[in-house]
Amino acid sequence: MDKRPLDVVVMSDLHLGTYGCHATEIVNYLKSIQPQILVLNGDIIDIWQFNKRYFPVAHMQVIKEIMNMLSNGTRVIYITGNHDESLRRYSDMQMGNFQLTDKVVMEINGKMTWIFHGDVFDATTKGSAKLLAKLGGHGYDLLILINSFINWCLKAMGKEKMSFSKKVKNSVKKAVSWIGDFEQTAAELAIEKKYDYVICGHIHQPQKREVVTDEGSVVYLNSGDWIENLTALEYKHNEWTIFQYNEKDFVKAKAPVVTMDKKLPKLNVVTDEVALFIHSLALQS
Ligand SMILES: [Mn+2]
Repeated sequence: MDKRPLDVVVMSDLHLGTYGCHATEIVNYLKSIQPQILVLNGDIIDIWQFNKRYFPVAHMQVIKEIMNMLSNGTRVIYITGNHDESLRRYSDMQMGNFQLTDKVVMEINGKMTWIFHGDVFDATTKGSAKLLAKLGGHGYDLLILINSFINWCLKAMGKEKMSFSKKVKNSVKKAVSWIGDFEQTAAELAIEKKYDYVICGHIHQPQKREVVTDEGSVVYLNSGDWIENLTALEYKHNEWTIFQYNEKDFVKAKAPVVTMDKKLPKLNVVTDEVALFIHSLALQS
């Protein structure tokens, strides 16, 4: 597959290290594009819910693909989100064409574009509220896990997939108004600051729409997520579009992703000094 040359790509909410993450699809997508600038707009590695035992090879391959892009000259801007907020203490670090930051303002072909994750708008990331949000997050993870099991069964029976969390979310009117509030808040703030575009992530709701108020207008964009929507924002020919991952377009690309979890030797912890003891090596000699 030929790589599609693009000016800017914005992705967010990959949530690497969680069960809901579609790492294989992310790898396929990254392999298919060649952007000059890649903006990772928060919640890339899910440090909140980080489970040392769960980081499959496919998730590592996402990082490898991003590294490949870096070594091929793509400028990568990693903007921190709430699930990777522990990286915020290193914000504004720059290393070659890699940059870590909390927000960024880019002038793209004369248009001022403001990019940040968006968790700054919710109060749930502080103190005990944060703990609740975390627990909620685990519940969400479990929901996704049960959902993928049921989908596996449905697929085996030749039936169509269903999305639990989409149903849960869509049925809750509160969530809908919360999304609306989020978009409105971001847009109003961007208008106040006289930006032409504002780009967020965080709410897992891909979007591109113009917001007009008495003060002016702005184009609000959201890159969505790679848990459910599998979307990214792409900028080319002076225009932003929402990319939607479609499995059919990537059938051929599936092969390169190797899963080797099962081939790993069984490891035993013996003492603090000897951390690894590999049975298979001892048997072979
Ligand atoms: Mn977030």
